[in-house]
Amino acid sequence: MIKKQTLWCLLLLLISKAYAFDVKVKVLLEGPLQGATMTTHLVNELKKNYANVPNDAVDLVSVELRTQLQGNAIETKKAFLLKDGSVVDYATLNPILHFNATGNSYYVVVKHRNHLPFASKNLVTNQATCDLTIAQNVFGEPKIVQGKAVMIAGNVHNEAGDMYEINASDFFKVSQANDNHLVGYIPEDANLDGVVNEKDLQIVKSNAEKLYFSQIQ
Ligand SMILES: [Ca+2]
Ligand SMILES: [Ca+2]
Repeated sequence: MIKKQTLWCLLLLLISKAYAFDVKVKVLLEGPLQGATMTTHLVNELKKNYANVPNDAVDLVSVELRTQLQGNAIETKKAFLLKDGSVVDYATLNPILHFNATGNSYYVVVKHRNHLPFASKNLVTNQATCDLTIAQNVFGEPKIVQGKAVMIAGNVHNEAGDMYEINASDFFKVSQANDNHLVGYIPEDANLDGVVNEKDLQIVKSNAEKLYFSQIQ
């Protein structure tokens, strides 16, 4: 005979399953990528503003669920990106991102403050892993570094008109920051190492020359 308590637990489990969308996300940023993992130079900067920052955090990202790739987000979550590309909830540090959305499949979009956005090519089902380091899983033609798809670095200038493009305006901003020897948690730091220098100029110059842009906004 099943106890009443057990039945309640089962019922609650069913309800929570019906009204949640869980997904694991993996993604790499071009800027801090070195070899197979990303650097974590901004951990102390992150710790100034957030509690619970994992020691292997690269930066914050936001993860969106969408019913249409070109549509608006129906729900967005803030998350820490870790050096191995995994993404954890910024409050709970859970690697399973737990959305309230009730559908069974969504497009997953990842945004970062100075890289171009990434989106899943296909709908991702509930409780799946969305691995955006695999080119075939990414919408469009992603940039590939050492066999892995990467979000493109250097979108430091985000004003109407060129928000989702890396161009001369982005390069100009980095040049100015380099001239002024800016340091800290700033958009011009394309490789996320806490300083603006020749390395950032090189990354943004190269990407601006190719005029990389994102079809996902
Ligand atoms: Ca831009
Ligand atoms: Ca830098």
